[in-house]
Amino acid sequence: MARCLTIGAAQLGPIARDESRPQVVERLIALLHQAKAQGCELVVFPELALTTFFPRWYVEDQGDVDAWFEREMPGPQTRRLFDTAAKLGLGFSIGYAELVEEKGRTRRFNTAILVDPQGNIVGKYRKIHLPGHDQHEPWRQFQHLEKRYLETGNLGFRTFDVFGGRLGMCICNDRRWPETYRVMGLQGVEMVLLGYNTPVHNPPAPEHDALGLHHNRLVMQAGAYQNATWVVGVAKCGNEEGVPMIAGTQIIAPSGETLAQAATEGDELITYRCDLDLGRSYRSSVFDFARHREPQHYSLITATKGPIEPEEAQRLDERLGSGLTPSGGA
Ligand code: CDT
Repeated sequence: MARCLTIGAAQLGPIARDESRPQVVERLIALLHQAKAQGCELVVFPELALTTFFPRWYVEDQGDVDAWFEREMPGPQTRRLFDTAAKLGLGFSIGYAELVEEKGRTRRFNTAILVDPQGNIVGKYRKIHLPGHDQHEPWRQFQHLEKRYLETGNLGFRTFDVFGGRLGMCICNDRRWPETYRVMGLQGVEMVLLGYNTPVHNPPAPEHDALGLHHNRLVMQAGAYQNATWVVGVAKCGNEEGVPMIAGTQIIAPSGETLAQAATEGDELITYRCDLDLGRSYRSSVFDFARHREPQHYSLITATKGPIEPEEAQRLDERLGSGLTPSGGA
């Protein structure tokens, strides 16, 4: 019998800077009701889905920055979302800025949680690949200060056995890195939930601007196929505070095919009944990792952060890899 999970990918249009949490929560709840009417079991909301994408501004006062963060989840302003989802019997995942006291200090993460149909948080992920810069760069039309306001996530790429399958999460820029999917693929992930806020314009490389939707689809489809997993990519999009952001919300099968996609740049729900067993044939053939991977040749992936010279790579491989022919032996 097929293991099917009906997913609602709940794309959001822009959230204004002065839009309050209760106003945003009302929009999320409207999408939950649509999802229920369309037979969904799990609704996926985007990255930083409770506020505007605040890293676009340089703000000196940390108190002003912290106003964009949640200190508890659910908190007084988000409890209605949890209560409504539980009343409807819907699970959901959502991204938000998390402020937490941990290891004796205040820490800030770009976080996503997975909530079961009873309203319990059953999974948490903190964004690992933080793009952008940490200093004010006034030459840009807008900032991308994730590296200033947020810390690198410290929970790893975990998977969660929930909703009858094995689910994982990642956030926005993570989707561009093959390691993200592979670390979860090695744990047998069957569906990756991911939200994003991607400006159309990339100030350091404006020549990429016309390719934003292409790159979005390319990386998510590749991640899905190469790891035999569903990928649910959900945008916050449209013109947010004068900054256009790509849409492109889509549900991708383990074949790498996009099977449902958004048509607008606003609040929009797309749904698909996902057979979680669709990845099996890939996992047992072309991507049977245990049979076909050759990790002794992949040492460089964890041995170095940035590129190194080929000679140094050869030396590292000889030191770290097993059974490699020394450089002189060719
Ligand atoms: N939110 C986020 O991570 N956005 C980045 C913009 C990077 S600029 C290329 C993204 O990867 O979409």
